[in-house]
Amino acid sequence: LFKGVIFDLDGVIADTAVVHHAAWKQLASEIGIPFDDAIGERLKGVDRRSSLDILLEQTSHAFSEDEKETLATRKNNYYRQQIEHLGPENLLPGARHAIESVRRAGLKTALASASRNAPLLLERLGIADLFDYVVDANHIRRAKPDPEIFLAAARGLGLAPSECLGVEDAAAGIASIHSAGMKAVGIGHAQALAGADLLLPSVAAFDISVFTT
Ligand code: B16
Ligand code: MG
Repeated sequence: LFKGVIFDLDGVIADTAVVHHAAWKQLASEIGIPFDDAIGERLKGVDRRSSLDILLEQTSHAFSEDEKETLATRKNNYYRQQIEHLGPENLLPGARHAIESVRRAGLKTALASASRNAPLLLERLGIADLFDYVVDANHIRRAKPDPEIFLAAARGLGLAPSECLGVEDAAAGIASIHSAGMKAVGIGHAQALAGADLLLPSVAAFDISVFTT
């Protein structure tokens, strides 16, 4: 039986997946690199530096490590400018209810986000107190699809991975959940999230009673 639910942040709880997408798109256009929705989908859930590497696959130009660092910082500045203005209205519909219903059902809740901006976002969205444990990219060494972040979240909750359910909007995140030995709920479209154990169109459709009865 499940005793905990581990939520992803961007694209599951917050409507920030589109903000990341726009920031990468802006950077790509400024440095003359093609960008389409398929590349945008591959960047979801992937940490900042690995996202940049995916973007740079589209060019034969060799960037130095310093230049890459500068580009990643530039993207982050675009992203930060946007999230400065976020508030509770930027929670995805049903997100607060989904997390609260998990807690009411007596399960623990954790957050597993690849974003170094996760602590700021939680504060802006007003939901920091809804999680028993938070793991963000500042606490781990290996990014999704590695299982490290979901394993750290389970450990933080004091639960075995098999007692936890992961909720993700990105292919890299579903892979991370499965490598951690957990069941995965995918939020979004079937093409991108074929591997999910259960697929839902949005977090509003998440019903914990399906997993506890
Ligand atoms: P940052 P999640 C991920 O967050 C995003 O999905 C991904 O697009 C982003 O590149 C990554 O965080 C790193 O974010 O640049 O803010 O550190 O979906 O795991 O909550
Ligand atoms: Mg996500």
